[in-house]
Formats: sequence, structure tokens, C-alpha cells
Amino acid sequence: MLPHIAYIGVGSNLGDKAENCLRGIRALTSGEHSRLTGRSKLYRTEPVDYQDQDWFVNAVIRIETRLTPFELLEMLQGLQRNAGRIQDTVRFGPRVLDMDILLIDDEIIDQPMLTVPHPRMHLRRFVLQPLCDIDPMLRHPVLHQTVQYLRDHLPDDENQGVWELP
Ligand code: PH2
Ligand code: MG
Repeated sequence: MLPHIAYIGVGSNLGDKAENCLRGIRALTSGEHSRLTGRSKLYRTEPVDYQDQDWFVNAVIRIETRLTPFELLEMLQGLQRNAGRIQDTVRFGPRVLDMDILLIDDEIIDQPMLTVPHPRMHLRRFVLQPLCDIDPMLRHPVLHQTVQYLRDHLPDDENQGVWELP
């Protein structure tokens, strides 16, 4: 089976946020199944969707993986649990580690457990900015725009603050 190229959004807003992200990235890419082929800078980002919570650290990685999309999803859910993430009490609320599948090749998946491309990725500066660090010319397989174009044309009300971590 040919490996897939996948982009994963990584975030944390509890505890040592940067360290939680880096640990999650290491845990995903130190096994036989997946190899790290790109990593964005780390960003400090304003919470979106549910605003009454602490700021996040966000990053995006690119991996080459032999896992199927659903195996990858299960793997990420396991890593999130291992990081100490328990039942989410608030949708979009605080979490020790969040790892979301953004893109897998040019695949379009629309299932109750998994939607790819990630349904909100094109509206989130905290996803588009780090994606631009890795691959600005990467095209969204549904919208057919590059991630750089999407970042530069975010609607005004999606202008969330995103700052490079020192
Ligand atoms: N994740 C959410 C909800 N809000 N805001 C920021 N800045 N970064 C996130 O990763 C994030 C969020 C739900 O997954
Ligand atoms: Mg998320």
C-alpha cells in the first residue's frame, strides 16, 4: 500500500501547552507507521468558537503514514487519551492535547466519525497560518484554493489573533 500524506492540526490549552504539543507530535511520528516530513512553527492563538478559555498553542505537521484514515483517527484519539484528556465537558472547550486530521492526500471523507478535509480548517487562522509555514501552495481539495489564498482572504470576523511563540 502506498503511504498517505496527511496534515494534522495540533493544539493544547492546558498545562505546559508547547510541551504537550511536542510530545503528541513525537508520539505520533516515532513509530514504524508514520514519519514526520514537515512541522510548522508553534503559535500562541486566541481561542475561537468557545471563547471563555485560556489561549492555545497550535501547530501543524505533515506526515507520511501507512495507516488508513480510520486507523490514523484511532491512533490520534489514543494519543489524546494518553496525554490525559478526559471526556470533553464543553464542546470546543479546554484540552491537554487535540490532534485533528486536516487533510489526507486529496481524499474527501464524509462520515459521522470523520470528515476530511476538516470542516472548519479553511476558517481558522490558527490552522491556515501554520499550514503556510509548511506548504503555502497546498490546495484545499474541495475549495480548490491554496492555503495561502485562504489565509489571506479570511472573512473579517475570522480574524483571530495568532502570534509566533518566542
Ligand atoms: N480548538 C478548538 C476550539 N478553539 N481555538 C484555538 N485558538 N485553537 C484551537 O486549537 C482550538 C480553538 C476545538 O478543537
Ligand atoms: Mg480541534
